[in-house]
Amino acid sequence: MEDEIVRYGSFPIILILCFSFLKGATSEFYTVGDEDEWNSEVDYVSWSQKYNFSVGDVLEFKYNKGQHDAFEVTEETYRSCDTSSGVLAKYETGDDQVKLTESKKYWFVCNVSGHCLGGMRFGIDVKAGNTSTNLEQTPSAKSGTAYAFERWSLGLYVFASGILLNLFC
Ligand SMILES: [Cu+2]
Repeated sequence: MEDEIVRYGSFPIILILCFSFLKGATSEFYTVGDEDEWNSEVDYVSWSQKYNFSVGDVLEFKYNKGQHDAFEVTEETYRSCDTSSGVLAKYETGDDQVKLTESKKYWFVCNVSGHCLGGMRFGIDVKAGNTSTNLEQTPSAKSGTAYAFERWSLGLYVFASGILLNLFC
C-alpha cells in the first residue's frame, strides 16, 4: 500500500520530468518565409530574425521548381551574391528540407539571376541547442554527475512509460 502511494504520489513529477526529457529531443521545423515561402520581394533578413534556430532544426524552402533555388554559401558569397565561389550546398527541387546539423552560421541565397541582390538571402546563427545533443557531441566533457543524471532521467522515463502503459493499455 505504502509502495502504491509513493508510486502514484510522485506521478505528476515524473510526468513533468518525462515531458521535459521528450522536449529536449524535439527539433523545430521552419518554412522559410512562413506563408510567403521562398519568393522574390520578401524580406528574409526580417524573417530570419524572428526565430532562434538550434542544431537539429529543419529549414524547408518551398518554391516553384526552376523559378528559384536555394544555395548554402559562405558569408563572403552571401554578401557579394557572387556564386562563382563559396557554394557549400545546392538545393533545387522546389521543396528542399535542410537539416541544421552544426552549431555555426548558415548563409543562404537564391542563385537565380538578380534574386540574391533583390533580397532572397539570409543568414542564421544556429545554436548548440538541446542538452542531449550537447552530451552526445562532447562525451569527453561529460561529468560523472551529468552522466548519472542522464541515466537517472532515462530510468524515470522508462518508469513513467511503464505507468502510462498500465494506465492506458
Ligand atoms: Cu529566386
